[in-house]
Amino acid sequence: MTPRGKFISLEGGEGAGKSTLLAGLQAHLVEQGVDLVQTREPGGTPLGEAIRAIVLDAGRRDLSAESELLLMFASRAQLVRERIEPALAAGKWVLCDRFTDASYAYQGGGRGMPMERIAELERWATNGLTPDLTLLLDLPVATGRARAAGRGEADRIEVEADAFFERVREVYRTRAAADPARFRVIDASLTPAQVLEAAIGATHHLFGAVA
Ligand code: T5A
Repeated sequence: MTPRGKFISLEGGEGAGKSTLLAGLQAHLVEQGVDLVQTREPGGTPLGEAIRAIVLDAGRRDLSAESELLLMFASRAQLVRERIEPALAAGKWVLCDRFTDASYAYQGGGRGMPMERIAELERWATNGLTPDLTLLLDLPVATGRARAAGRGEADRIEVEADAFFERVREVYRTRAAADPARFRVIDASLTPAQVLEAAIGATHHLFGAVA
């Protein structure tokens, strides 16, 4: 029987360096012989990418916090069924740019949606699927926003105030502290090479478990 693959998620605030890390980490894992599926949230499927276009559209002012939360989970439910679960079942590893922790941080922390409601959605929409490893790129809000600002127009979430992103960061850090077996917190103010090195180090135990 094919052993189930490993599921790694990347999390962090705006401009924390997830995309930068993703490229290096993907190359490393493939070099190690991992059959890897890379994906992202919201998005990762045709339906999810359509949802992403809606939730990040800076011109869409009519979206309520409740609708935003449900759309994040609609994208996630589709991604889990269409790509993540089949890949893991086939022994592939999945590297996902954000997963359910982002809903706790952004919709729970940022928007103030009740955490227990998010937990209910998690159980229902993902069957409680949890990453084997979550790399949290932690960075002061001002540093991340300054990095992200270099990229052009802000999306619908990036236009939020600093206080929103402080709450996002706080929820991420609280969740990481509560589940140290799953989370590895990486100081994202280090150089990209140092961040990659820390991330690679954090994946070692997953290989041990494959045998
Ligand atoms: N969202 C998502 C929710 O609200 N709820 C949810 O449930 C989910 C899943 C998605 C948005 O949706 C929200 C969260 C987000 O607002 P996204 O595609 O994940 O958005 O994009 P962002 O979080 O906006 O990610 P960014 O593209 O802003 O940041 P990254 O990918 O973390 O950063 P990156 O790698 O592009 O780097 C930004 C800049 O910094 C430089 C890079 O060169 C780049 O210029 N940089 C560094 N500079 C110095 N030192 C380093 N170590 C650096 N690493 C990168």
